[in-house]
Amino acid sequence: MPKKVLTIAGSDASGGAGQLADLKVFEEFGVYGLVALTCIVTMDPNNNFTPHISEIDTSLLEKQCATAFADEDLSAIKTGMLVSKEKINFISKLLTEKKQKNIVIDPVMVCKQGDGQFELAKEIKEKLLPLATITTPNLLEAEALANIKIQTLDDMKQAAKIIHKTGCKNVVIKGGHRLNINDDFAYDLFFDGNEFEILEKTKIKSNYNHGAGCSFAAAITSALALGYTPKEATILAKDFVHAAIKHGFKANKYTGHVLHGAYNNSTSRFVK
Ligand code: PXL
Repeated sequence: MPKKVLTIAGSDASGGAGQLADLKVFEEFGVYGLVALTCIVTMDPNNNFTPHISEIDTSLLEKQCATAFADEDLSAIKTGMLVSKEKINFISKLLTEKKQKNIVIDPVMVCKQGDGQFELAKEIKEKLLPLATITTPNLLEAEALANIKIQTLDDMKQAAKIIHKTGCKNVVIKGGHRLNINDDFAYDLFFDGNEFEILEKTKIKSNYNHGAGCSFAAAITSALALGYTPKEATILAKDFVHAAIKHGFKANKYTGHVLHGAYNNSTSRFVK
């Protein structure tokens, strides 16, 4: 039987991020994906692809989760865009009640072209991070969670320490393209409460990276479900997402997406 993995996330109608990224990544890892949707994000081509979030009623999110949790053996759970405090509270109660293992909290508060949802930082910190096996903030989200500015690797370490104090077991800060300390390398940081591991990869000079953050966290979730340790899962996920960014492509005149299946050469599978 395959390992089953649930993502509680938003849908990105452009196909690159959110639950679409998660499911594509789950397939690549050979784990069986389920989705509970929190919202649908649409982008307006008549207004420079400005995103708009349409929220799904919390009562409908509850029904989706009840369906998914009829499977009592979910190997891992990932959360993404959660939209409201009400939904965060519900998910916190649910994960506690179900004694769920392997919880990855991707504390999504920014979507590339849109405004941030930083008002959710307090709720995420108090209600979700204490339950997390790993949390995976990007640089801006880590700044909001730790309440400090991050400009150097030392700042990143400091933020990881502050975030770890919430009770989450491991912190991965996705420095990615936003951390501008070196033109040639992209840095992410893994912290387990004792040791720091800086993950360094050559920076790919491309803007076709929509979906990278979600895919990174989804790859970690999949690897945890398969039995990798948090550190092993993070190192593998970094390689996986590096390949996805390297093979990023222009989706339309506004944006370019990562290619989720690049690590496994997905586009060459059924060539006619
Ligand atoms: O990349 C963050 C993100 C997460 N979830 C959804 C999104 C986005 C960004 O567009 O649309 C649903």
